[in-house]
Parts: sequence; structure tokens; C-alpha cells
Amino acid sequence: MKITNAYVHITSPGRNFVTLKVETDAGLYGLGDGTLNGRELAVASYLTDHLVPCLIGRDPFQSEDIWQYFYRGAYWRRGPVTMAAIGAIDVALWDIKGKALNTPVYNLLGGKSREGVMVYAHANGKDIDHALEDVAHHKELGYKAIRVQSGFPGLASTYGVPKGPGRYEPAERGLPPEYDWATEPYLRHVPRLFARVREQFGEELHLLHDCHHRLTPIEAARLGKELEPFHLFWLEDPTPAELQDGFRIIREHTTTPIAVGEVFNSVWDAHDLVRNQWIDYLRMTITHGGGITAIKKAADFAGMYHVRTGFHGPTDLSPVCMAAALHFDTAIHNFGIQEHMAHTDETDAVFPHQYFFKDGYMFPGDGPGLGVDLDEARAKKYPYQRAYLPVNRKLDGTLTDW
Ligand code: CS2
Ligand code: MG
Repeated sequence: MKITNAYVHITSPGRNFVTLKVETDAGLYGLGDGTLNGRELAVASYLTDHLVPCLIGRDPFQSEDIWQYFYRGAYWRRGPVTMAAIGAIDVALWDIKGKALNTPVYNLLGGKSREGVMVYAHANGKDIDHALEDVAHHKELGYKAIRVQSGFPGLASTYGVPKGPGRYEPAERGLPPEYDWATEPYLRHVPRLFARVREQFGEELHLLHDCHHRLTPIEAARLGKELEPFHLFWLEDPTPAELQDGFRIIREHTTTPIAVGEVFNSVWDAHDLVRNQWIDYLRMTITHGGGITAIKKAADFAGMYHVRTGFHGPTDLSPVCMAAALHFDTAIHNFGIQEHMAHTDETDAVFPHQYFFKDGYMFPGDGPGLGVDLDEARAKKYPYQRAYLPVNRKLDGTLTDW
């Protein structure tokens, strides 16, 4: 079998998605997600202008050699744009392989290690009372695990909470919006939030919280320690992870489990975090981490150190990535949990798929390949619109992490 063509489709059903379609001389095709929120065109060009010319004519079954070719052959290795492009190609090749062998991708990764994949939803609110209402709503939907974020006194808005009615979507069209941040009121607020959640919903519900890279290691250590009575499933992105050693400080002070990695694009970004057991969950996504081939290596390395997966699964990764993640989650031994921000109906219509949600778990479907498609005619109705993630500034104007 040979690859005959590969096309990049950019569509924007409510938000931008980059999809690679790889066609073969056997009439089979595969899909990969190359979406990088706020930098979509960079990945599209990296694919169209640099990688696709080198892909034509290759055997789609040679996923390992093709991955190594694009990773080592670039000379300039790693980075979010490069690895999202390589990830899109890699996932498309696994999709083709599953279709050619008439088997779901999870069977190519060791088969089912579990029937369903536990997922967590996002609950949020402008204050604690509204956040509690949203927790109740998602518990009613059947989620066993819920991430809780809320606004707090002193800030007009904060990460993870919609500014108005409607769903939370971080990227905004136009130039990057600028928001305020204040750490001290946040650190006072979060323990109060989780005290109220536990008081109202009890101990059984798995609770998660995302600090979104905003604390220093010692601030994160303080928060982790003060959250210990509420037994969180994890505290996410407590501090920027360029300094992996910063997580040693957090670990020395608290038993609250730590999750990190959604912005990682190489296992080397997590090398010290994993081998020193400074984290409990690795959140690298299949798209941004370089595809199934790369993430399998990272997950196996993490598993040696009791670190489990907890893939990033926001609306800014397409249903193609979600499908790949669910097949992967179904097969690997050290699965932890899967993030599930449900896509909009218009997005689901552009990407018809087999996966489904039921009673707190998701199931990848048992059709060949990934079980997801791209409705190209429908995709064309939603042209790309430049959008950016926000920028954060401290109250004194200092630029900080969003
Ligand atoms: C967040 C993401 O879901 C999460 O854990 O950190 O929604 C993140 O803000 C977006 O993916 C950024 O594009
Ligand atoms: Mg996050």
C-alpha cells in the first residue's frame, strides 16, 4: 500500500480545527488532528509545505520509520508546531492501519484492558454557589469525576469560567484579550470552594482542579497542603513546568496528587518529573505529543514510575484526537483518567464518530480504525477565523502565565 495524497482541512465550527487526511492507493484514508489553539496556520503550513511532500509514496504501515524520519530528519526537533504536525500524520497512519486490518486501533495497542474509560467533566461558576450548581448538573449527567473552577472576589473573570452565558471556549477571535490575575485571593478561595463541594457532595465524587500554571512552587505546595482534607483526584499544572525541579518542592510538602503535561510535546519535557516521581498523572495529548507512536513510548516510561495517564481533552482538540485518545486509553495498562469537554453539536456534525459517553465513562466504538470521519462538505461551511488564547497580567501590569 502506498500513500498517494495528504490534505490539510481547516474548519471552524465555533472554533478552529486542523485536520490531516492521508489517502492511499488502496482507497483507504486516515485522519489526524493537528490543532494547536491560536497557532493553527503554523501547523497547517508545517504539514502542507514541509512534511506532506516527503510523505507521498511511503507505506502507511511503516508508522515507526515515518515517525523517526519526520522527528530526526527535521534536524530542528520538538516544539508544539512540529510535534502537532508529526502527531497528525502518525494518527492518520494508525487509522489507515486499523481500517486495512479491519480492526479498531485499540487492538493494535494490546487490545482492551478495560471496557470503558473514566472521564472527567468541567464544572465552573462565577462564584462558589454557581460552581456548586454546575457540579450538581454534571453529577446528574453521570460523571464520576468533575473538575471544579470558580471565579473569586477581587477578579472580574478567571481561567475556566465563561465571562457570559454559554460554554467556556478559551480562544477568542480577534487579537489576544488581556485579563487580570491575583494569586493571593485565589489561594484563599480554592480551599473554601472545595470545602463546600465536599460538604454538599460527599467523599465519593472524584474532584480535580486546574491551577493553569499560575503559581510558584511554594505557593502550589501551600495550596496542595490546604486541599489535602478534600482528597482531590489531582491538582493540575500547579506551576510552569520548564523548571521540572520546582515540582520537587511541591512533592516535599503535600500528598495531593499532581498532574501536568498538556503543554508538553516530548517525553523529555517530563523526564525528571516522572523518574523522580514528582507527578502522578501525565497529561500529554496524542496530537501535541507527536501521535500514538510517541505517546505509547511516553506512557510506558511513565508506567515504570507509577505515573498514570490523564490526557488533555479540551474542545480545542478535535473529535479525531478524542477518538485516538479513547482507543489508547482503552488499551494501555497505566490509564488514569480522560478529560472530556464535550464538543458543540456543530463540531460533532463536522466530525461524525463512533465514540460515546455513558454513565461517567466513554467508549471508543469497535469499528475499524479510529471510528471518526470528516464531513468535508460541512467543514467547508465554517471557514478559518484567526483566534488567540488570552494573555494574563498581574494587577500591577506585570505579564504572567495565563
Ligand atoms: C485546560 C485547557 O482543559 C484544560 O485542562 O488547561 O482547556 C487549556 O486552557 C486549553 O487547551 C488551551 O487551549
Ligand atoms: Mg489544564
